[in-house]
Amino acid sequence: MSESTIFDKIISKEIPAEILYEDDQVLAFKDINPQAPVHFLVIPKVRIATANDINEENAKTVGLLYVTAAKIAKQMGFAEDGYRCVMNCNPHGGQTVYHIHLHVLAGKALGWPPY
Ligand code: IU
Repeated sequence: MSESTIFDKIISKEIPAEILYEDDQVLAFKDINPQAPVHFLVIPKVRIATANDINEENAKTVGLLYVTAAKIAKQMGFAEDGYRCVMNCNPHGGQTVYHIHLHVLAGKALGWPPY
């Protein structure tokens, strides 16, 4: 597994993204291949490779991903209708970028289960 991912280049603005929110700890940007009418990713600026790497030390940072998702949901006006937050882990979870990211999907009633 490489040490950095394309998300580092999005964080450093080396490659463009449609940024919805940014502070010193997290970045939210539109997914390049949306799977719902609203689909964006919330990532920590510090790289945590997979959900398996979440621990007591970085738990606060990871919590901020959800805080940010809720903040944007309210700002964009879909908080009441609802949305889905998903973090894929490793191949069986469908993870392709090894820098954790919270998918936030909204804009319609989403199907369940997701397979
Ligand atoms: P996954 O959970 O690791 O499979 O999600 C990776 C997501 O990153 C996926 O939805 C891609 O469309 C998205 N993405 C992106 O938004 N911009 C990029 O430059 C790349 C992937 I590479």
